[in-house]
Amino acid sequence: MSSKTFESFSKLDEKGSLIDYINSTPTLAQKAGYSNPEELNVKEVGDGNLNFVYIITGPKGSFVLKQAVPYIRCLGESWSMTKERAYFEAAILKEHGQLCPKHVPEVYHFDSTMAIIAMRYVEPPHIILRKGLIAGTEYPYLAEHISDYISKTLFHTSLLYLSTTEHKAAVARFCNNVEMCRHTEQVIFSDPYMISPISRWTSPYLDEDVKAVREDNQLKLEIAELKSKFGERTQALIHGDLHTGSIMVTSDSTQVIDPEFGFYGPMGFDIGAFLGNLILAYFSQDGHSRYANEREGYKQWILRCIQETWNLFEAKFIALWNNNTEHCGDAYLEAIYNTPELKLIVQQKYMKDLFHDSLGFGAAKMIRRIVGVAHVEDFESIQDASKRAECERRALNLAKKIMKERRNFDTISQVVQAIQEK
Ligand code: ADP
Ligand code: SR1
Ligand code: MG
Repeated sequence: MSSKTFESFSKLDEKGSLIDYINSTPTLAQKAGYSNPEELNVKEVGDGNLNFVYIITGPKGSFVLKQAVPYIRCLGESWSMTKERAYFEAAILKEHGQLCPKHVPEVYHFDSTMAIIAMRYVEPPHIILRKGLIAGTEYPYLAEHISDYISKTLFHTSLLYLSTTEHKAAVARFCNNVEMCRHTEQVIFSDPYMISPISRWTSPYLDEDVKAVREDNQLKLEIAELKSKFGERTQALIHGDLHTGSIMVTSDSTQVIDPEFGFYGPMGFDIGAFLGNLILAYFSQDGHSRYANEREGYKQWILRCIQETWNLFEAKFIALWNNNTEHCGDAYLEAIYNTPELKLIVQQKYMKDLFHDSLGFGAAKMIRRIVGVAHVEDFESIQDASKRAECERRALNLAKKIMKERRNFDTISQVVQAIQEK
């Protein structure tokens, strides 16, 4: 077999160098377990926006090989983007995987020169959650699983659990994911609120709505506050792109992939990403109905999932906080917060602020998917443009309301009610 070496970066090609790469990487060659490269099956499945993803299958097993290229795939080679993102993705998969192994695929191999990660193949019948939501499939454990993932990963990487020394070291380790953060700032917190050559929307139907966003000073004040929190708050090691396209599901399994945008940021950014994308899925349902009210029951399930996710997350996060007395972080010292009453007040304030952050970030994520550069399949797959625009407008108006009035919401059921009223 060939034992070609890969000492500098080159983009793998499906037929040639990819096979050479596997041949020269014992961990991967053993995983596939072949004696002749002809026994390997390679399939490129990258339906994501940035990278190339291959499923490799051999006689003994399968794995996924993901390669970052020095640009954003969906925008073309002229749109440069550091391939160092692969390092952060691998590091976060490992870190989050330790904290929540049930919901994060195992990393088998990482190569920083080639920007390659090999990981568990999240096998069929797993599909991308967004596709399941478009198809109208219910996932009975989704809220349970995602609340598990976000509560464990966010709590254990925060100052509620870590000492200042541990937390600062971790912040430093991930703070170099600069280009990804800069990209997020641009596409979520800037472009939708200004004239940007890369933004698009369902035109001409939403032309006035887009103009209204750009002229809405109250909205601009709110997005500035969220942008500052995104850039300045090192609260926990967040996934950074936790939309429904970064989650693979079956009826009883949930796997979180693709944390290449991760860094120490505000917890609400992850929670909001998930909830905001479920709300987008909700508003897209009428566009997928073949007859009136066909998806009514399904819409109710999405709303229950939104409600359960937050409520379960809150309960699990508080339980972790209360039960981790052995490893108490430096945020709230026992010597100061020393009565049950005071602890309760502190926790209530923390969760209320986190709830409002999650709503703000969730709304920002909804707005960017309607008037920004990267749209979501939930809406894009609605062929009739006027019907699509109608769904998008309802989602946009709800997002604007939530972003502006988020501090007036006390409970997730009030949010659900606001969704239903749109
Ligand atoms: P990108 O970073 O380009 O967004 P993703 O990580 O989202 O790429 O992956 C693109 C697609 O590849 C996913 O939508 C999914 O279909 C597939 N995929 C990625 N990782 C895995 C995995 N570990 N197991 C199975 N399929 C995967
Ligand atoms: C061109 S923007 C691509 C987007 O896809 C990823 O999922 C991120 O959300 C990014 O902003
Ligand atoms: Mg992706």
